[in-house]
Amino acid sequence: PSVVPPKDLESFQTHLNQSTRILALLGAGLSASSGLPTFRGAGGLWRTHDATSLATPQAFERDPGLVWQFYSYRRHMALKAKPNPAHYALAELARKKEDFVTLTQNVDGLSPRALHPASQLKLIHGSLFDVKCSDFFCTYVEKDNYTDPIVPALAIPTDESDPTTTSALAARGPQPHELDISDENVALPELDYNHLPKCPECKRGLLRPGVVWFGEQLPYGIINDIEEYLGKRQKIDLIMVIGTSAKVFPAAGYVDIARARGAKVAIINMDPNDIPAGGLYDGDWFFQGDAAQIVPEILK
Ligand code: BJW
Repeated sequence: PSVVPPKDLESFQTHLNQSTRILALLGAGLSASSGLPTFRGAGGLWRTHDATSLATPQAFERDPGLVWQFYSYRRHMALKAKPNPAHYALAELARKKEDFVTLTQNVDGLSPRALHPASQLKLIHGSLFDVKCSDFFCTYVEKDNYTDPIVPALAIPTDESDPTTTSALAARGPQPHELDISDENVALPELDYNHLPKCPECKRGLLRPGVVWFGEQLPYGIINDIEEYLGKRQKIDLIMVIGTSAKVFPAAGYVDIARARGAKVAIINMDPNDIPAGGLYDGDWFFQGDAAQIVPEILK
């Protein structure tokens, strides 16, 4: 059964069909129904830590073992997760409309795995599967590292005596004995420099996940591409804001810029309060519900 009011669906699809320059801004809510937690609200806690408090260079400096345990767990979960119908529907739209560009804040690799055309997909916060050297003077970067665990010390602990799986893992199908280390009651070893992955180039720095932490600049080439696409003389027809609280900059600011270039805004979110700071205008759309269900329906 449809979850979208027919009148809204009709006006949105009429506009979509007439649109050529289209943007999508994606956030964690897109991958929620693939079983991956969001950052804010329910599920935003990892053990006792606010997920966003682990996504900083300061946290990595203070406790690289804890930060690696968090990211190694997320690499593991993302590898087990599957793209959902919304990832596929966006990839399909990209094949139909060559001037459609997707800016994803997600680092989980699900859009690439849904075969979203790479030239139309900007991974603005990097990827869990890129790793780079954390040493300021070293430029080592490795793309597409899917080794899980990346070093033996980061293997998910197992409990041989307990064949039942715990909450988060159970949702992804049976994984005998694997413990859910996002639960603070599951013991985790303390890891330090010696246990963690080292840079093969400088042989000194720790490797770190190739994601963009708070206070860090987004990848330079990507910012350039986006600024070019959003250039002053460019018209934008539509921006779809999907499964993001739109609170993190510069990503959130792209909504206002697109609007200033003439774009209508379509928001797809579970939470009716999560509208971008600029608010909703006449003629915009708010589709409330699970992105995995709504996105394929409105892009049909
Ligand atoms: C569903 C659903 C379902 C659930 N269906 N919906 C201007 C003003 C103020 C501050 C700043 C500013 N400019 C820059 C800053 C500082 C900072 C910032 O923005 N702070 C804010 C908190 C205010 N920004 C930065 O530091 C950025 N860097 C920068 O600006 O550099 C400048 C610079 C220049 C020169 C030199 C040096 C620096 C970098 C930001 C990087 C953010 N990184 C993270 C971590 C990435 C790695 C990782 O994954 O661990 O990115 S933080 C985290 O937030 C992650 C996400 O991509 C990002 C956005 O979160 P998202 O995706 O929106 O998730 P949630 O949980 O917030 O929302 C989920 C939504 O889904 C909710 O709305 C739900 O309702 C919904 N939902 N289930 C549909 N089934």
